[in-house]
Amino acid sequence: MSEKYTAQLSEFMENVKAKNGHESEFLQAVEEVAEAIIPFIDENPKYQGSKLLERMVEPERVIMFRVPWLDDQGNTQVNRGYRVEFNSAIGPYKGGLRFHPSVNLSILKFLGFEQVFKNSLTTLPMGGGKGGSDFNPKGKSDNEVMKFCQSFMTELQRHIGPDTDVPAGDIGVGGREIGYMFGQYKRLRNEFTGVLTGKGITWGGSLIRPEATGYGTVYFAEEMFKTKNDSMRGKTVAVSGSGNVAQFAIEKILQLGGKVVTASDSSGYVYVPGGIHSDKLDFIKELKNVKRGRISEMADKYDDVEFFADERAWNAPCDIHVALPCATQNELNGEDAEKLLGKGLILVAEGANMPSTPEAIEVFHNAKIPFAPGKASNAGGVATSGLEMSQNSLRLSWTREEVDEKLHNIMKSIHEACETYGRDGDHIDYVKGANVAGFVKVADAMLDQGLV
Ligand code: NDP
Ligand code: 2IT
Repeated sequence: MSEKYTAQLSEFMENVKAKNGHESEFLQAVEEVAEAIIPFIDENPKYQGSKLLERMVEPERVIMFRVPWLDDQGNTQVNRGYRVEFNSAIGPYKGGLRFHPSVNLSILKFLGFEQVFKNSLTTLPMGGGKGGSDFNPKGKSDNEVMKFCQSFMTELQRHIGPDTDVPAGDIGVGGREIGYMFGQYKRLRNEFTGVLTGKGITWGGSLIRPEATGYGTVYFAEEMFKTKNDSMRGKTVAVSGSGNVAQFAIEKILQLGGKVVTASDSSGYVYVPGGIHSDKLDFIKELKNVKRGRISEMADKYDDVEFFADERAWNAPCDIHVALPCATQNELNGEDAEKLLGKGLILVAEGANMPSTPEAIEVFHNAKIPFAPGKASNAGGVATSGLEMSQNSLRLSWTREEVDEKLHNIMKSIHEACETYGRDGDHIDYVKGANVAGFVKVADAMLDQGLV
C-alpha cells in the first residue's frame, strides 16, 4: 500500500476507532475491507463524495434485548439477545444467529459487516445481518434449549420477516434450534413463512443447505487449484473444527480424493495419520450432532487416532498442503502460518469467518500462497439459504442435484469475481478481489437509492 493510502487508511480507522474503540473484532474486519476499498474509491471517482464506506461501517440498526428463561431446576436464567441489521441495499437482511458464551456486540458487528460483502458476492439479492446470544447450549437439555429459543424468538419476531430480515444458523445454532425458533415464530405470528433458513426438509428447508458451507468451501478451493492446473486429489489437508462446516468440508474433500488428517474442537485436535475416511466421519457426525460430545472421544474409540489437548490442528506432525480453518475467528495466527509454510503449505481457504489473523494473512500474502477469505470461500452456506428463500417463495422444492449444481455454479462465479478484481500477474489476491467485488454491487445500489 502506498504512503498516500496508508495515511488515508489510518485517518479512516481513527474515526471508526473513536466510535467503536473497544470492539476489536469489528475493527479488524473493517480494516481488512478498508485496505482494499480506499485505493479502489480513489481510482473510481463515481464512488467518491458520498461517504459510502463511512455509511457502510455504521449498521442500519442494532437491536439488543433481554432473554429470560427457566432452566430444568426451575431457576430463572437471563441472557442477552442481539440482531445487527447491517445493510439492506441489495435485499432483506440475511445472516446467521450465533449462540456462544463469547458473543458480544463486537463479534456480531464483525460478522454482520462481513456478511454484507459475502452476500453481495453470492449473486443473490440479500442484504447483511447477524445476531445471536451469549447463551451457551453446551450441557443444556433439549428442553432448556427449547425454552431459551422460544424466549429469544418472542422478542426477535417483531423485528424480522421473510421480506425484512431472515436469520439462519451459525456456531451453536443448527437444525434443532432453527426448529424451535421457527415453531415459536409461527405460533406468535400465525404465519407459515420463510422467515428462517436451515429449516427441516419436511417444513420448508432446502436439500443441501446443511452441506452447503463445507461443500462450497471445497468447491472454491478446487477453483483456486484450477488456476494452477492442480487439484485437491492427493493433497494432505488440515481441517479445524468438527461442527457443521468442518464435517461437510471433510466429506467433500474425501469425494475429491484429498486426505484429511485433523479435526478439532475448543478442547484440542485429533490427528489421524491414515486420514479420516467415511467411517470416522460418520463417527464425528454422530458424536457432534447427536451425542454432542467432545472430539477427544475419537481417540478413545480408535487406536490410530491421537488427541492433542489445547493445541491447534496446524501443529499436526506431518506435511500439510491445504489448510481449511472451519472453527472460529482468529484461530490461525502468524506463528501458525509460519509453521504451515514449513510443512509444505500450498493453499488456504477459510470455512469459518475471519479465522486467520491479519498477521497470518500477511504471511500467506508474502509467500504468495493463494488465500481465500471466508467472505468468498464460505459464501456457499448463505447462498444456499438464498436458494431456500427462492424455493419458499415459489412454493416448490428443487432436487439435491439441482441445488448442488446451483451452489457449485455460484462458487465458480464468486471465484471469477475475485479474479476480476484481484488478479495481479500470476497471483490472485482473493482478499482484495472479494472485498472490491462485494463492495461494488452494494455501493451501486446505495448510490441509486439516495441518502437513506
Ligand atoms: P458449529 O457450532 O457447528 O461448530 C463450531 C465448531 O468450532 C466446533 O467444533 C466448536 O468446538 C469450534 N469452536 C467454536 N468456538 C470455538 C473457540 N472459541 N475455539 C475453538 N473452537 C471453537 O458451527 P459451524 O460449523 O456452523 O461454524 C463454524 C464457523 O463457520 C464459524 O466461524 C461460522 O461463523 C462459520 N460459518 C458457518 C456457516 C454455516 O452455514 N453454519 C456459514 C458460513 C460460515 P466446540 O464444540 O468445542 O465449541
Ligand atoms: O456466516 C454465514 O454466512 C452463516 N452463518 C450463514 C448465514 C445464512 O443466512 O445462511
